[in-house]
Formats: sequence, C-alpha cells, structure tokens
Amino acid sequence: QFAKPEDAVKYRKASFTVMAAHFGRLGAMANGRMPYDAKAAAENADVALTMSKLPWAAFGEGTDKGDTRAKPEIWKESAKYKEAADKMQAEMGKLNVAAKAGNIDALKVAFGPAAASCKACHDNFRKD
Ligand code: ASC
Repeated sequence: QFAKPEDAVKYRKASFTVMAAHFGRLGAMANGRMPYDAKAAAENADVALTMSKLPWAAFGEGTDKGDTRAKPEIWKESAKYKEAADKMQAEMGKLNVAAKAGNIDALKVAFGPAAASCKACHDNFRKD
C-alpha cells in the first residue's frame, strides 16, 4: 500500500492536515468567526468526513518512528486507539448530517462533540 514507512507517515499527516483545514472552517462558522454559508458548510463537511477515513491505514509496521508525533500507545493499545478513531469518524459523520441540515444551530450542536473526539485522541495518542 505504501512503498516506504515514511510515505505512510507523510500520507496520514497530510490527511489530518486537510481534515483540520476543513473542520476548522466548520468551527469558524459554528463559532461565528466566519459567516454561516450552508453550501460551504456542506462542502467542508464532505471533505472532513472523507479525510477522517484515511489516516488509519497508514499506521502499519515501521511507521512508529521518523517525523511523527504518534505515541507508542497507538500500537501498544491498538484496540483503544481504534475505538477513539472510530468515535471520531462517527462524530464526523454526524457533523456531516448536521452540515447538510442547512441551519447553523444543527452545526453548532454537532461541532463540539466532533472537536472533543479529535482532542481525546490527541490527549492519549499524540506527543505534546
Ligand atoms: C480542530 C483541529 C483539531 C481539533 C482540536 C479540537 O479544529 O485542527 O485538531 O479541532 O483542536 O480540540
């Protein structure tokens, strides 16, 4: 799937980076830092949801070192990691549904739990 472990690390970081950019725009709308735009919200939510599915295949053998903040717990507590990853994807799915409801209140309701699911994983599985 990846020619070298470094390629997998680069790939997963890229998918998180793209997800964060689009998730951040949803947050800006939800928190009033950016005008609410239903069409843009739906588009950003689609990208975020698609990206949320990608990083997990890139945590294979040999990808625990190099240019990464991934903690060893990802591999030592892999069931717990998978649970956190699944939770985030589920929240991103709910956020996607909310973004397509076409009203800012739905977006506001779904954004907090989605952000919390990002943070939960960072707290336990990412350095600094
Ligand atoms: C974001 C982003 C994250 C999460 C996290 C939530 O917008 O880039 O990693 O939200 O900060 O606490």
